[in-house]
Amino acid sequence: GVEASTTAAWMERHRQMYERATRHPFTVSIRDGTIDLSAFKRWLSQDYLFVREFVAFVASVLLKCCKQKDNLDMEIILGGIASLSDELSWFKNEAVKWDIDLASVPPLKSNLEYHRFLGSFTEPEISYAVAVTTFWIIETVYQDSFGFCIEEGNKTPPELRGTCQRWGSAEFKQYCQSLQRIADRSLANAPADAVKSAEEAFVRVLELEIGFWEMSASQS
Ligand code: HMH
Repeated sequence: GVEASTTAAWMERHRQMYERATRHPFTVSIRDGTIDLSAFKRWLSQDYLFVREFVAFVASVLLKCCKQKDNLDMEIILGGIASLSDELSWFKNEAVKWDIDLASVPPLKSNLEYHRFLGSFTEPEISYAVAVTTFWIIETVYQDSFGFCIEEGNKTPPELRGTCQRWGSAEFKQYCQSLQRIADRSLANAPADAVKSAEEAFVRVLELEIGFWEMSASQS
């Protein structure tokens, strides 16, 4: 379309918080090679638990999508669920490499807080526009954070490149851009109160992502 992107305007309006989420000292330390490997292992363990909850969240986005009159976005979201199936296998594989027993990892406080937020989207009152916008920003924070770790000039340790590639690849970036187009189109057709809720959810995701990096950087 020719209409201005609502999501791009929010990224500008909340630029400081967006930067805090996507250039966090934790991911910047991956890029500059100073990452503490025990912190990395904590992130990996906690993110596995996150992704399990995220599957249920994306399923709730898919369900809202299917209830739309015009559900052309269905394939993109379904593809997202399929990639999460791969991602869970990837985590299990990484855990073996890093000698982590995933079955014995308890979720930490910031992770539980994020789970609660994701769980709230199963409510039918939450509109598709709000849910799909939330989905887009959650994926985008990882795309931008890990993309930075493989950009020119990085000193990312070789054993962490695969992780950065997973979310930093050109393919994942295109997927995020598809989600952004879907979010913008849904927001353009949404009532003002839904647009307001979507912006609040956008900011909340940035806060939760910052909390997640903090939790990974130092046990809390
Ligand atoms: C905490 N945010 C967190 N984990 C993830 N795996 C993503 C976003 C992207 O999938």
